[in-house]
Amino acid sequence: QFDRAWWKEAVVYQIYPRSFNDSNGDGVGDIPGIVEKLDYLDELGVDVVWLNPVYESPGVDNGYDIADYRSINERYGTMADWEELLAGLHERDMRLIMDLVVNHTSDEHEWFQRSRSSPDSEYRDYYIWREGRSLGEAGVSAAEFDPADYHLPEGVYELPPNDWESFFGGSAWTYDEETGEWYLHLFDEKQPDLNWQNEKVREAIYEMMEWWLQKGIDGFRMDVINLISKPEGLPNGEDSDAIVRGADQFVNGPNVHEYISEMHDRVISDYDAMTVGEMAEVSVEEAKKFGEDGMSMVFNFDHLRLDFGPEGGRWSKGEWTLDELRDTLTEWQKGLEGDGWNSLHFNNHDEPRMVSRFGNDEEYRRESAKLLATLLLTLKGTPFMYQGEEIGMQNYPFESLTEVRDVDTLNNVRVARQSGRLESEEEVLDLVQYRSRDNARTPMQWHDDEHAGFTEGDPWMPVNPNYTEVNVAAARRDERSVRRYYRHLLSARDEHDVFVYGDYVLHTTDHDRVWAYSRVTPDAELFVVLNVSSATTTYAPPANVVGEAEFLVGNYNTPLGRINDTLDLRPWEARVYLLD
Ligand code: TEU
Repeated sequence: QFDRAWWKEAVVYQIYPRSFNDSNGDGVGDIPGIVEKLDYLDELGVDVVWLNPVYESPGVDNGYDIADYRSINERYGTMADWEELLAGLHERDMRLIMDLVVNHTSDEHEWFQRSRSSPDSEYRDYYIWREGRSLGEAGVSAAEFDPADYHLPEGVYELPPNDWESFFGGSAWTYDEETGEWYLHLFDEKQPDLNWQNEKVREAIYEMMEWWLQKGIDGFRMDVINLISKPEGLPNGEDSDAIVRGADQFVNGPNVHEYISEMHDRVISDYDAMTVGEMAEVSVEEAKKFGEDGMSMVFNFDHLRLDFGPEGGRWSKGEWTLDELRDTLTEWQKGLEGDGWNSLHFNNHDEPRMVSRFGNDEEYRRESAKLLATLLLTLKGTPFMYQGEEIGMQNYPFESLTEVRDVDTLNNVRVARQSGRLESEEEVLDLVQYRSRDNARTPMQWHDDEHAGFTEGDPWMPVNPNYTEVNVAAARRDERSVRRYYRHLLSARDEHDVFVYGDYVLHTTDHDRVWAYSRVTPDAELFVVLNVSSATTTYAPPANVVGEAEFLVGNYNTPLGRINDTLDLRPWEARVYLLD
């Protein structure tokens, strides 16, 4: 009676290869290191691995700057190693989706090397090149103009073609001395944007996707895929509140749906493949349209923006509230009901660790990690776990910027300092500790030996000092570990269709601490109640769930065979009941 699909029933586990497991002692995680942990993943009970980029890359953005789409970066291993990983996953009835990064390439990609060599190159139009603007054309006075803002060579006085900004801070354009033109890069200057208007670019990408699908992968996570269409004329940004200047122009651009549906018609539809489009600033309505284009689901970030500060943007710090979190996620749960499909995620390689951001990683680290796991695994949609969340890994206690590796953090801090937005070192460190993507990129913590068993060498990123207590080996010995809770919930999910296909029914619309909801199918109801606070509280559930019920999972071990008409909930208490 359900519109079944394997990718609706699956739980995905995201592996950031650089930080997962190092097999050869060079301090960097690698593919053979992942192969060593296939039984660990199988035992955990996840179904699909999403592997962050492992392609040939100079590593400016840890692999999101691809120099060759069809070869493996030797730091991660060989194509034979990758084949072994795929076979190892398939042997265990697990699947593999790869990261598709086609909004941009590395500037060291052969296409860009040819493109930049001459305005007459046949590859010139693979990227987005434009003449700069004179100060007059840009309406900027000589007094306002600082060439240092644009790293201009001696004697060049002009401005970029428009006012768009990079997500990594500064202008989204870089002047190229070789041909005296500027090229567009929405991320780092070593990540030039591809020109998707050029049919040859689209053809080359579709061929490359086909090549990987022919190898037997089970789908793609598509990096910033709603940025690939830029409007004619590349007009200046008009929305001063946009996440970065110009985003109102290049997010969900004019041809984006044409390109996504062409991609699915030409390639994906020939396979039983899962696609998840990573989309900054996407609305529920837009997400539905991408579903009609063939995309299985999208990553949206509305709930991961709630703690932005008053100055706006990621490089600011604000407070999220339960009301906002509940209302934002409820909007997506109801919005895609029966028309589209949600992805669910609170962690990834770009975001701070959820237990530090949405939980309480001091007095209630385990309880709040388990509550967040309950939210992830009982809302409607495909859950995406991120490596280490299953043991409640938390943010890294940065003591200095010298410990930071992330280009996004380093560039944005430099630009914020230049603009005077960040004055004191404490302010910088406070923001880095809270926001830096490196919080999610510290090595996976396997046991309490040196470097948490991640490497025999010197780790590329420092290991969180809490690895002596927070690690997989300790979790195995601990009846009440976060990992055991995930395994419990994952096997309950496998057993009961209501976890996957039940409609979401919200019970609490304004409770200041409790978030309670049901998931309902014609023959079962899941009742979930969460105390999203560090205080005890009481909650009166709706009358129709009071009475006999099977207690499925909870993070305080007091199995309760019934739902009382008043529930006394301890700090961060989560309970899941099944009503037949
Ligand atoms: O991230 C896209 C993106 O929107 C992020 O830059 C986001 O703005 C920020 O990282 C925090 O949410 C994707 C990849 O996930 C990221 O790792 C890459 O750096 C980026 O694209 C460029 O490829």
